[in-house]
Amino acid sequence: MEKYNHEYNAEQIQVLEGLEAVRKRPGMYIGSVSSRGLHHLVYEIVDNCVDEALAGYCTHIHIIIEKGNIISVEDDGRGIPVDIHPKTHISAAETVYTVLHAGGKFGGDSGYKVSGGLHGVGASVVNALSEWTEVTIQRDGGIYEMKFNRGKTTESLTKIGESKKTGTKVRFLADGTIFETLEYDFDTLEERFREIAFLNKGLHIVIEDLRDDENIKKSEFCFEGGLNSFVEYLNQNKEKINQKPIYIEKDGEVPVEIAIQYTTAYSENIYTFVNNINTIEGGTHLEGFKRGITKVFNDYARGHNILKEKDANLQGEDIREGMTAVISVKVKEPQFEGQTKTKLGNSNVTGIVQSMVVEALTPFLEENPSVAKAILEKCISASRAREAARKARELVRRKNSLESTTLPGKLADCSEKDASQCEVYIVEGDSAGGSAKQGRDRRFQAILPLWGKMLNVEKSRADKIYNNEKLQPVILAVGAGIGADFDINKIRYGKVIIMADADVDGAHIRTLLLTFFFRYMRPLIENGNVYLAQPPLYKLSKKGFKDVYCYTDEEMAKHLEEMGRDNVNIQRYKGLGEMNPEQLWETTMDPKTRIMIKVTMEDAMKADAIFNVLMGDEIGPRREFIEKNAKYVKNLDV
Ligand code: 28F
Repeated sequence: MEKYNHEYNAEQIQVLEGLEAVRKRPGMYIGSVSSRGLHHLVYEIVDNCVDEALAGYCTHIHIIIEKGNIISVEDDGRGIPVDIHPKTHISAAETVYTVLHAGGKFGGDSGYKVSGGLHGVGASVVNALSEWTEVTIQRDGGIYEMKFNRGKTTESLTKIGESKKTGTKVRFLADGTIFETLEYDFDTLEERFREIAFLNKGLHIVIEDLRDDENIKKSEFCFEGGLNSFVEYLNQNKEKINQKPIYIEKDGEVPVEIAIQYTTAYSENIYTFVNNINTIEGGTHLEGFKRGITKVFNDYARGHNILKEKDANLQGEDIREGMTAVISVKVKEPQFEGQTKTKLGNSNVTGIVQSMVVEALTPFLEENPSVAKAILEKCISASRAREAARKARELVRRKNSLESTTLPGKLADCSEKDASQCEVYIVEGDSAGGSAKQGRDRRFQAILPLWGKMLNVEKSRADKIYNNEKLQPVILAVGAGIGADFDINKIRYGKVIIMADADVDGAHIRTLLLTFFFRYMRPLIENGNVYLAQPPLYKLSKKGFKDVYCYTDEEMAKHLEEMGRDNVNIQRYKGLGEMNPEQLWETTMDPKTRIMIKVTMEDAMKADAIFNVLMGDEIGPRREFIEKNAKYVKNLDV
């Protein structure tokens, strides 16, 4: 057996210090140590497989959640090189797993991870944050193995056999002393891998969950249609205008791939990716796309006399109404900006995408006149609706010059005048609203009870939303308008808190409101002003013990254990209405003791996706989603 032992030189010591830094401040490298950070470990490893696929050598990736939350990831790429690294005197493979990569989140000029060509980034971080890691490499006719404990090598790379195959396999157990939870969520991983498969056409990805013998799960993804399959998936429950997605691509300095399909809905759904990373906040690629399509459709409409000389140009929003699109670009040194570092900043990308769209879409429309006509009809009717809405709004404004100071009748406002100190609880139903009004601290907490049937946001244009009886109080209470008129500086409350029951109906109203905020008050979410209140699920009481409120089943199990199980009275709260005002204050509204979840853009996007299916035309997926929704209540952090 050959064995490559390492010498402890200065570089080696630096290595250990590097991984120690990762263990000391894990959040700096993977965002958080919550469930979300845990899932990030898997993505880091799978990213390395995807890089090998992008390099043209890997076609299959196999991910397994083994019993005990051990993760196994295997690819059929070339295998990480096993030769001795000239600088560190240890194998290249061990270097990849023990040296904090210079291209990592905080290294280099780019200031952020570069995927698509930089192998091994992130592997050392996963290693540092795992109780143990084992890596098996097939390459150069042999099978090699190496092992680690909390980032420290316990077995250097060793040849353990012969093999004609090539590839890399990694197994690891995340460190339970670092992460809040080690429990992986299959659906979350599955969703991400489906996305990766869409973005890399032809790549096979298999994910299996073997944790529960009774409930073994397996999903396989491979999409020959790539982005076309992606938009078809996103539009699966919608009525389409162009049956086949429009697909345009261009290789070059910045490879660009775009798929577009119009639906009869009124919303716009544009998903953008840079190096397979979802750029939730958009950026220069999105900007280029918007400019490109606006120019192409206006030019076409003028050229074909659909817009007459006297007509004004179509606006971007008219052209994007009902559009579902996925944009994927590969950028060598991406600059990520924005609150969540998911906004592409590279300014040269705007022009590249814009001209690519103009060059590719112009001939497409000329060659497919019936598609062009159907889309433009939709754009024209959107622009008419926009004009009508503007006129209606102006009329309302003139009629009621006090509009901005008129507050909804059911709002119980607070006395504090400094908006940043104020909170508004949006509460479904009058009875819960009543308890909240009595239980609140009226100095800084306002209560807005909602009533009436909720509007289908997806199928309504902005003018209808303005007049909807259920949403109007929300718009007035927040006080900053909606859509293009929304002005974050005018918000009347620093915290907008959705308080709903911890059941399926509660999840429903939460989804509706989040979708509404996402679509019509997006800066409110981007700015971190939206929260979800977390009411308790149970109250435990027993003679000689203080009452305890439990917010999860796990918490209840823990407290039951502590209280000795016998003679414990368990009260299950089915709704907020079951709590008296004092209890509601104590458990859900008192800033000193309450638990609240700050809504992220990702949460809102997820709500939006769920909402689309909830409001779709087919019953099947709707039921499935409502069932999943029940879980979504608990799983917002993932
Ligand atoms: C289950 C996780 O990590 N797969 C990987 C490769 C392939 C190469 C590589 C990786 C070279 C010098 C760093 C092979 N042959 N799966 C994986 N597959 N890393 S990670 O190279 C690493 C760099 O140091 C590879 C030729 N070039 C690259």
